[in-house]
Amino acid sequence: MLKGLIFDLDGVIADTARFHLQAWNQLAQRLDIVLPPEANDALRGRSRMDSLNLILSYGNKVDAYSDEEKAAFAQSKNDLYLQLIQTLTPADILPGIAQLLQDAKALGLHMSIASASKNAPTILKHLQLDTAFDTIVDPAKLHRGKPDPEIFTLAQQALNLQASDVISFEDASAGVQAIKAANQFAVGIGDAQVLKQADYIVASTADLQLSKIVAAFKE
Ligand code: B16
Ligand code: MG
Repeated sequence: MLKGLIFDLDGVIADTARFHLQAWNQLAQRLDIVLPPEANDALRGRSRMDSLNLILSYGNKVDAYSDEEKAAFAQSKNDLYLQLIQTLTPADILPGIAQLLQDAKALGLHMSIASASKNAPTILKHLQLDTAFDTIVDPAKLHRGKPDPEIFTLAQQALNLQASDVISFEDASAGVQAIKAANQFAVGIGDAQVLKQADYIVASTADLQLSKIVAAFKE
């Protein structure tokens, strides 16, 4: 029986994926690495260090730098990212999300954030959504990033629910893979080809309607 909803943040609650991409692009340019078009999806949902290693792999430079240098690269990307997210306001909540959260509250559903981002609490504050969720998984406690199911399983456990009680929302293929590996119902938001493993797919958050999603979940 449906009792809870679990949300990814970047690309689902707000379009911060563009800020991540902008900050990574700036670092890639500094390192003379050209990001291929597939980086746009591949970087979504990956932890900061996994993202850095993926970028270095595009330039065949994974082994070119020490751990200290890599930590400094990740730090400088995050410094720029932090500047970019300062501009966020409640107007940046993606279309359809405020209504979805309101409808879920009215149904008494419990809600959690399963974001790989260490900046999630800051972003939620800027969006004035910091009290909208029952729990936020702390990504610092994760052993493995998406596509591993750990973050979605932890979110479900924090709500005291079973996998069959929840619907999880993702914009990244790594995230949809993680939800399915956690045996949860996956709503994919974005390109149907990229997110084909999801149980229910919409092109944009504006197309999310809780009644339709619940009907698909019950099928
Ligand atoms: P940070 P999500 C993910 O958030 C982003 O999609 C991904 O691009 C980013 O690298 C990751 O968070 C880590 O973020 O550097 O802010 O800790 O999509 O899981 O909400
Ligand atoms: Mg995301």
